Amino acid sequence: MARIFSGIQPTGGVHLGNYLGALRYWAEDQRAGESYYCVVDLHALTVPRDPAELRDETRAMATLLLATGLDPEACTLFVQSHVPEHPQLAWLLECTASMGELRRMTQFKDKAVKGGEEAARVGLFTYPTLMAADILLYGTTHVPVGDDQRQHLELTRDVAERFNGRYGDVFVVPEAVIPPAGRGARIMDLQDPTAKMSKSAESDQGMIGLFDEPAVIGRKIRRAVTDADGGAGAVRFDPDAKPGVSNLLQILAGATGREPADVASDYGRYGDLKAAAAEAVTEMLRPIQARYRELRADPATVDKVLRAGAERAQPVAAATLARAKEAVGLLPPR
Ligand code: ATP
Ligand code: LTN
Repeated sequence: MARIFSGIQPTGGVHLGNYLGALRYWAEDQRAGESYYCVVDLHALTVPRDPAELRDETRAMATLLLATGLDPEACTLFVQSHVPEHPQLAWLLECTASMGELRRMTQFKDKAVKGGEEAARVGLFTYPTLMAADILLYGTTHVPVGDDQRQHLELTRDVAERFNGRYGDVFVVPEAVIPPAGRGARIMDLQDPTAKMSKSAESDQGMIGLFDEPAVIGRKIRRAVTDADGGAGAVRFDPDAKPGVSNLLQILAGATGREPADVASDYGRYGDLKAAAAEAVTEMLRPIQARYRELRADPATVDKVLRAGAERAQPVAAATLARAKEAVGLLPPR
């Protein structure tokens, strides 16, 4: 049976890229096997965070995941720091991965340049080994993520194979499940369609937040950069030649469950495409926003779900950690 695991950081400003590239598939596939979804609060500490805000956003992220349709009866939803086996296994994996392979991670390179590598937290560097621990603890076979996490998944596989080779078969080697190109794998910034939509972008005008009001969604999409050919060009799905228009097609297709190339044939003008995309995104987000507001008013229910999730996850993680510790030669307490 498939074991599914994925994680998301508790950062406000969840956006349409996160939803169409990852979260939507979590809810859709939660019954495709035994599934685990984790709010990775320890990963959030790799960059400066206000403590009260982190606490609040961790619960808010869990609330949002429930609002997108995760069903606590069907999946295990929990907070990373509630299961202490995660950082414990991460240490064993830090002693398996090499400096060279971590240094090659583009996420580290991208994020470390911002404040200068000298000042970057060590945790930002070792981030992928904690992510590998998240995944490997659960005997995960499938990891649904956006295209930007492909490299971290490759590292997870390499580290798992190396560990198994050295110490015997302890870990299942997982596979990334990335949406096909054009189906949400990489939603681009509306203002700069050559960069991925990201919460760390300089301006939020290129990003549609999951909590944006209809008027804001309409405005951001209306102002989206189309292509150099102004308003006169054809509506056609061609990410290389027409990145802006193709991104809008991908968004509209994602929101309506169709193929971008197929959607393109319905529109002759950029303005009509934009209006349709804004409408479709608004309708897709409406029920999620309503359910989020309801659940946000009832934090006790969310906390209960998280407690039950950690209670289900922990024994699974503990069994894997015990096997890993024994394999490397740590003396069990007697
Ligand atoms: P940051 O802006 O700090 O890079 P992020 O927006 O990438 O963060 P994460 O919490 O790192 O958000 O990602 C959560 C999930 O959303 C991951 O599975 C990631 O692959 C996916 N994802 C993020 N951005 C996009 C995007 N633009 N298109 C498709 N999927 C995305
Ligand atoms: N690195 C991921 C978040 C993440 C994750 C995981 C994803 C942490 N642990 C385990 C899948 C599986 C990100 O930045 N999106």
